[in-house]
Amino acid sequence: MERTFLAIKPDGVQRGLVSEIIGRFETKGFTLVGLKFMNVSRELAEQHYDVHRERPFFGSLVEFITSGPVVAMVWEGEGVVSSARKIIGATNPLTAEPGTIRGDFGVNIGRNLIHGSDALETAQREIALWFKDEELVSWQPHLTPWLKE
Ligand code: IDP
Repeated sequence: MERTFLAIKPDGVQRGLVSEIIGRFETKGFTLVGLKFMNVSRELAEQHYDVHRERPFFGSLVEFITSGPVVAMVWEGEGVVSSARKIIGATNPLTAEPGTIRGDFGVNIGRNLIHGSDALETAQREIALWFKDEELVSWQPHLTPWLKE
């Protein structure tokens, strides 16, 4: 079953949006398989954002993601990688559609509340980077017959 990596960034935690954000994935019908509340080390932040290493905002991005606790999560479900990206909305909250997390709660690209893997391969890399195998819980929600025929 497809899995994606999501992280509520320090601004989402500080603004008290943890339950609101988690709720959007839970009520959509995806399955939570991993969750931890943690501080992010500089090493982890740099590895996570490695593709952006040459970008001008790399330094401030690493500073920001290490500035306070985050909620790191793995969610499972059919099409969860692309669906979660739609639920999250465009990178810049000012252009993100209303109804998306960034569109509803954000105004600045450097404070866009949540990270979501952008593709299946990225999701696999990020899950392995943030979680040990034993931190992930495989379980069968009783809700399944009410979500899928
Ligand atoms: P994504 O989070 O929507 O996948 P990416 O392009 O992968 O967006 O960028 C990673 C993160 O880097 C963004 O979520 C945002 O926090 C930050 N970022 C991207 N572009 C800019 C920028 O132009 N200025 C400042 N921060 C940026």
